[in-house]
Amino acid sequence: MTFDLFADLPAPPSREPITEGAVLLRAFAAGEVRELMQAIDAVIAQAPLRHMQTPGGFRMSVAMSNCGQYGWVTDRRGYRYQHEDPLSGHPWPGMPAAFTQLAARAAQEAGFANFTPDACLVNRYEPGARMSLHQDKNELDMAQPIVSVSLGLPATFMFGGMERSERPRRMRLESGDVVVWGGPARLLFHGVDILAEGEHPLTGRCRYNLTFRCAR
Ligand code: MD3
Ligand code: FE
Repeated sequence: MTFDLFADLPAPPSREPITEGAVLLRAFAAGEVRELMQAIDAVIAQAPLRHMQTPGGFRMSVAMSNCGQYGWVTDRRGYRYQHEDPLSGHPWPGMPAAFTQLAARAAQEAGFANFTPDACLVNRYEPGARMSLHQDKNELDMAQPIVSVSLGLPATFMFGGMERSERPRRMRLESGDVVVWGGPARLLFHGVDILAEGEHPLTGRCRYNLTFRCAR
């Protein structure tokens, strides 16, 4: 009988190139998950998570909210960024300082100086939820990267090429992982596979993803 003394040690932070323009900062936010979850709770107390409708009339399985100057929304009229939460008619909650700082540090680490996002989309996946392959192209300046932070249950992230038909690669994203997508990777098709059942000590039966964007 041997004891695995390392079984419960967290993975150390590491930097892995994914494809040209994209870098995975493994465990970059691992020490901040509890604090980030508290900030998410404050945001969604003001702007509740909701299942938005696609322009085609489907209910998204991912529940969403936003903070920052602009929020990403979808309904029968289309996809867009807007200054107000359509549920309340009020501006989205401000971006917590911990979010802004984390996003800027991650972007810096990936070679993007002075990243100042004006939008943060909060995605919540429960087991069974998924996001089908899409491009993020509602932002004005494609020279600005997108920073993505994963929290809670692990997910299989998929990313393909510049055409939807290209067979996607799969990658496991865990709590605290941060990915920066810029340059030639900025418009790649990507999505998230069906979330598996599980329980996470800090998020419960959920995965959260924060995506930081420059909308305008
Ligand atoms: C690759 N969210 O909200 S984040 C989204 O995990 C979205 O919730 C996923 O895709 C999630 O739009 C994936 C990773 C991500 C974000 C933006 C990208 C990957 C990207 C933009 C270009 C290429
Ligand atoms: Fe996306």
